[in-house]
Amino acid sequence: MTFDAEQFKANLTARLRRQYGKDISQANKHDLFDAVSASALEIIMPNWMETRREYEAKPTKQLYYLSAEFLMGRALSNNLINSGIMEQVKDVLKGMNINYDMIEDEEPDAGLGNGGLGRLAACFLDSIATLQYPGHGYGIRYEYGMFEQHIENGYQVEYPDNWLKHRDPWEVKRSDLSVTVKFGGQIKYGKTPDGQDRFYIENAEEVTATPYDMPVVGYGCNTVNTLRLWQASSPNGFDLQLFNDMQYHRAVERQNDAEDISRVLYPNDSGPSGKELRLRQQYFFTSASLQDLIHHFVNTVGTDFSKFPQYHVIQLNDTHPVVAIPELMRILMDEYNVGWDDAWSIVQKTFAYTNHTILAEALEKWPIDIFQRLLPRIYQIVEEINRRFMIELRQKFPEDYDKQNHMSIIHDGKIYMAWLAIHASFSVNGVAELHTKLLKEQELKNWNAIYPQKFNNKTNGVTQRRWLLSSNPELAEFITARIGHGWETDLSKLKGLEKFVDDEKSIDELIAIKLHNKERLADCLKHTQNEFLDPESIFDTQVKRLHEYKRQLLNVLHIMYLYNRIVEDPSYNPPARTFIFGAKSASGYRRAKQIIKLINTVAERVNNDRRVGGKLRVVFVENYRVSMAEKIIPASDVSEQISTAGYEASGTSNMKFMMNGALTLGTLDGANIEIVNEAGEDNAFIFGLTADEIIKINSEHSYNPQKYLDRSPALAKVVNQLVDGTYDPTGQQFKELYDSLVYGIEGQRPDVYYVLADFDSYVQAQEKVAAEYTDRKSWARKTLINIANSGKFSSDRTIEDYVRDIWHLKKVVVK
Ligand code: 26Q
Repeated sequence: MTFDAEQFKANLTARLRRQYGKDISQANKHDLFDAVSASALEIIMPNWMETRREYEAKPTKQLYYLSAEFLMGRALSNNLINSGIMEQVKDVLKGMNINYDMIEDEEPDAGLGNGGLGRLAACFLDSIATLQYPGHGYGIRYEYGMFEQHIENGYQVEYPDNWLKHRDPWEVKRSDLSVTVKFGGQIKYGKTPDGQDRFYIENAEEVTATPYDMPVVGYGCNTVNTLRLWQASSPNGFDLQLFNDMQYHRAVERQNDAEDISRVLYPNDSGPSGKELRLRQQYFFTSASLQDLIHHFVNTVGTDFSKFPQYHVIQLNDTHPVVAIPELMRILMDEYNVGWDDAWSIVQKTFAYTNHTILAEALEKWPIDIFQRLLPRIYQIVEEINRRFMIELRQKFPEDYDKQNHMSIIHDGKIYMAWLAIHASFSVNGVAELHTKLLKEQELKNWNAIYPQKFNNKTNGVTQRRWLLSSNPELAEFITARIGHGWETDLSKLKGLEKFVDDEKSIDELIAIKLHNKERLADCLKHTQNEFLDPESIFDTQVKRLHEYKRQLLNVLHIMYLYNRIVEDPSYNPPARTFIFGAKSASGYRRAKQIIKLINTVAERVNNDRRVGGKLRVVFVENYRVSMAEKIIPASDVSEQISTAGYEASGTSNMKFMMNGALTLGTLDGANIEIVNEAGEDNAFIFGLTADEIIKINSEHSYNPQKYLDRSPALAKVVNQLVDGTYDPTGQQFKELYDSLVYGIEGQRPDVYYVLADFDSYVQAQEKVAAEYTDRKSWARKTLINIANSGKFSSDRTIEDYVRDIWHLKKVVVK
């Protein structure tokens, strides 16, 4: 991109003057963030327009990534780096006496996602644009994203994430492209105004969907793709009649009801699914997106819909957008008069589905009554899809009624969205090798038996532009100094670093870089939460959503164990460790919230006990989010990936840690397996039961956690300390955690996630960590081997896999 410093400066000052009535000397940090972003968008805009023109001039197949979540984080640094103008912008600002780092921190995260699934969508968009593929994201412009977490008295308290409080300089509202989405009403059959006999809906509730576009800037190329997020509003505004009757509250009610659809992101664990508003969200954004791309198709290609699959592939990010399948059937049949068989054949060539969950019981199902009331015509179409499917199933398995019932898209009063997705899509993929294997052999065995050609693996990846180049500039420079540029768009090049594993100077430099990153994090946490971290200590980090299967509890039980040892034996002298946690719990997930309280309680105790003498510190980082991850991950020595084997579909932070030279301490779960395959067993710390072992114990119902308590007094002691008054004088605070481990409550088996079974093995792995860290050079050598072998985990590789096996896109080079 061409950068004209004078022009940029002129744009910046004009923006400050027009938007805020200020000149540079009067502008505060926020004003500057806004003006710098707007001026940067000004530079990016010609390429954005040219990319769109290019796609329109020569229609080719385009990918549409439908996702209820896009966890984009901050845009400014990313867009400046990807468009290649970071250094120039910094220079201009320096000339004006403005510190770039200060204004970078002014940007709120676009936290429109819960965790891994949402961040994966964001990494994919970055890779698609960088690889110059025509692909776009479609989602919801939540007014409130992931809640803001405060810790009050050790407890998580949620506050609304008002990320749009100031206008977002990166979004462009496209009112001209608004569409209408219809809910409820009655199904009618008859002549439409154009004289065709068709189904239509009467008395539907109409909601306006308005797109807001965000640029997705490719790195080192001119491609700028689009993330299109839909906002809901009422087409009729508020009710003037009621307003004039001075019934102000009721007058705006209709408007509020419509706007509620895009009001707030749902948490990933809001108990049993089946909330009507959630279904409204799903249909809202999928219907708007399909209408949008069909308008585009009709305008550029015409109404020969048999060509539709030549120009579109739609990737469904989990079951959240699966209602798009019957919606495309509806639009084709009811609005363009396509017959059922043709419509179905188009659908089957268009959709591909990604599964992110291992557990069948966690798959989304909708109660028929809610679904039918809200989407009567869509329900009718799902019934017809299922009726035809059941005929096939009865032919295949004439006597097997259990199988027929289980695989029916509608049964037990519910619609099984994953079943609909698998039946209608031409591709079904898991997100790591183990995950895909377990889907094929266990949870989706019946489906794999009838549709084996649909199942495939696409191991996740992350973008090295955000997770290395941008967040760890010193390591990026270290890499470039040794292997040159090129790794930014081809991460397999990192392999070239292996030459340096025995180079003393490289190893020393690597140690210095890690130390510097640790100092930066320490500095940040001193300012934000008055925590003191010792950069000389091991930074051992577990950052991810709080879930029982991710076993933050195992981590904290081990800390309690270490604390006991230190207190009991003053001669015990392990290397100093800092345990860092970051985790949000779903607001209604009681047990997860207790674990947060436990971490904070243990932290308070350990950090204030003089006997510990710097050997141990525990830090809970408040409000963990993308921009925090960018500071924590480069500063970490140990990457805690300790889920119960078989439960974590892939994990993606494990990949970010690896790229940044942290050693994995983990179970053989998800992508950890592939990480150790690449890095070598000697360069990671693997412990615990394997997925096969867990499946076997589960099926034999042979797990007896008491055995582990009897066998290990040290373990029995820490488990007891949950209730014996050590950490909570009443003994009640952590009783539920204790009971769930020892007795099993609420109809559950004790210790569902095998915390006690894996404890000893985890302690041993941690001892190995401590022992190996004492030899800093040997440790650093291992981190370099990890970095050198992390190439596989670039989302560029993942996207090339999707393109080759599923999407079949051609690169479009933008001039
Ligand atoms: C469902 C119904 C109602 C409300 C919310 C939800 C909901 C929302 C988000 C359910 C699940 C999610 C998010 C799931 C998720 O992040 N899964 C993770 O996906 C990553 C990317 O593939 C994997 O690396 C992780 O292993 C997986 O846990």
